[in-house]
Amino acid sequence: MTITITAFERSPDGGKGLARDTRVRWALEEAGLAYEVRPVSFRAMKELAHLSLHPFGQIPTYEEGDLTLFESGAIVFHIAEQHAGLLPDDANARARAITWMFAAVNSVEPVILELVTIKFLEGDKPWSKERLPLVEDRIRQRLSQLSDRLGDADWLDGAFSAGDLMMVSVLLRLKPSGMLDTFPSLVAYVARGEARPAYQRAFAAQLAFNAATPSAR
Ligand code: GTB
Repeated sequence: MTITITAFERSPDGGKGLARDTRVRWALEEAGLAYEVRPVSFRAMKELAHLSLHPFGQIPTYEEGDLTLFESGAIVFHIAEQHAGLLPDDANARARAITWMFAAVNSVEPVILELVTIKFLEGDKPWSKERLPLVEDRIRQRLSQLSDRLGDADWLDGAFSAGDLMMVSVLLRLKPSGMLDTFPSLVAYVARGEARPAYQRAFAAQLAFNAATPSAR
């Protein structure tokens, strides 16, 4: 059955791989699944056709036969559940890997998004300069806790899993800020994720997709 995901027609990051279709592409590549990508403009995202796929008018979405999903974490989880390689067979290890997926989107991504919000949406507010150090402190606290837990390990819990895929994806969003750099073990962790052939293929695909002009597609 054909798998179709949606992505920004043109990502505002110009192909740096920071939009959330990249994590879905990465999971599909890890699972060895072919997929198609439907570009969506900012206007089309808020129109009824897309809202019927995604109630919040965002990307990514995932369609496979009569199944439609939204939320990148749920999409990656679905792929990981259906295909080998992203979740361990052992029930407890599997539950822990899923826990890391939730930790990525629930405990780490929100503090990182605050930085994006303050820099790009609230930068002109008189209080934003005062708020920034608080936001950065909360990020540093999470990074420090995560780095302590990772220790010298390659991945968060044994072999690479969907938990690492989600965590690395979330941490990548911080790369442009330089905030990761004071945590060498996390820098190395993210680099290990980026070095995976499946990530490389996903990154190259989103880059090529963003490089093509909408009219050329
Ligand atoms: N919780 C949802 C999920 O995980 O799937 C969040 C989905 C979401 O935020 N989608 C964003 C979107 O559609 C794109 S990924 N935004 C358009 C809108 O809300 O109208 C977030 C994103 C956007 C841009 C960059 N960038 O340019 O660097 C990076 C990430």
